[in-house]
Amino acid sequence: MAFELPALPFANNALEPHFDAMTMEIHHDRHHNGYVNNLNNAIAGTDLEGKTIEEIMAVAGASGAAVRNNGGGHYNHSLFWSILAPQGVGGNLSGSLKEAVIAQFGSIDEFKAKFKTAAGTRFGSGWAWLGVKADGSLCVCSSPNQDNPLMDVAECPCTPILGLDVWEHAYYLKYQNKRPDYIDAFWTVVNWNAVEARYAAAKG
Ligand code: MN3
Repeated sequence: MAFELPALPFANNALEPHFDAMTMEIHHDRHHNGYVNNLNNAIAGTDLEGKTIEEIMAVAGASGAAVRNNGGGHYNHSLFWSILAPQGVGGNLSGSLKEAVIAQFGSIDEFKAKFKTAAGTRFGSGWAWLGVKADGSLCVCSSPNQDNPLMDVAECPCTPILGLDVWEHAYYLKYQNKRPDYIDAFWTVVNWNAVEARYAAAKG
């Protein structure tokens, strides 16, 4: 069973004015679709065919650049769409995740500042993450290219529950070189209900 491009859970223009419709269309229909097609081509006829994307992430570093880059691209973008929602729709950071964020980072603002630093200082293309480590604690980190914290080669191994794409294709049409403005805008379109569900699942 080949991997398939998941539909966006909202219209291309639903995140306006923060994420513009043209960027969402190109990002989903062309970039993510390309990762899916290239991943399917890379695993066709190999031992990886039929494995879940999480299983593939666990061996991504040992499976060659095509699997690592396109498998990561498929996993990362699938997560990204799932934790976005139109402004006012996704709820606020609350419940046990809010308590854990405050306990670990001091405050929500300090968490967001740390995340912004991770996203802003990732040189070139990559992703910023909030994840749950094996001991149940939270971590904020970034990864290069289409790597992610599930990979065997991860610098910060954890289960990602929130991710931000900081490739220029994610923001350049609207924000040009102003990545910090894009990071600030991200918080207005986070689906915290989805992030909290991922947190609960990761905690087990
Ligand atoms: Mn992208």
